[in-house]
Amino acid sequence: MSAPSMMLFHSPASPFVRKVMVLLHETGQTDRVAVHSINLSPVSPDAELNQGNPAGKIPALRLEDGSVLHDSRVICEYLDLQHVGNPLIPREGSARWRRLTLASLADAIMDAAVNTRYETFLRPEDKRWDRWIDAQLDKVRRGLASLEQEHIAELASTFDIAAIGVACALGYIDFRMPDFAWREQQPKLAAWYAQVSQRPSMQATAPSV
Ligand code: 99T
Repeated sequence: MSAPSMMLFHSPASPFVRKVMVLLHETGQTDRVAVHSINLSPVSPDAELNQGNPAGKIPALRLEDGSVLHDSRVICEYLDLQHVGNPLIPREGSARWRRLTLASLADAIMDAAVNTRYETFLRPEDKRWDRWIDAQLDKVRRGLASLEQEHIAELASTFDIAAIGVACALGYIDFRMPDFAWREQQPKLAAWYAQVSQRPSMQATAPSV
């Protein structure tokens, strides 16, 4: 086994990082990437990360030649082109746009959940804005309702970039917002999630602090 040629700026809490990690597991590429875990928030940046990704966000992937890829969508697409198995992002045709749009919905749920986390955990209590938090949580609710009502069959058809994104978004909600109680309103999504959570790739990447 050769040494990893790439380095991933990582946090075990990040659902965006988790997407990349799940894809690495699903495509048998974990040995190619060294994980560099950092403690990061919008108000405690990491100087080394900022050099490669001026947005200061994770994940970012440093390649062998020193160049850095971001964000999670670009990294997933890059890594999906690096293995010989079935692509996890369809290469062309209408399937590509359907699956990427579903993956984008998963990212939007993650963005709103992460914004909620920052607003309720990082921002000083006297500066919090309840209306803004409620609006973010509405995005999460609308996203989950849409998955339940319109996309469950598509989601369950294959474990690809769309399914990985939704699974990581749900894992993040359970991790950071354990009282959110989404399962009652979304029973089909809950059943699907219980099933995909058993995958070794999901078990190996469960979020932690
Ligand atoms: O916003 C910052 O400065 C630091 N935040 C991040 O780097 C978060 C970590 S989730 N990452 C993103 O927002 C990436 C979004 C980007 N579009 C992508 O990669 O797809 C950490 C959540 C937590 O700790 O609870």
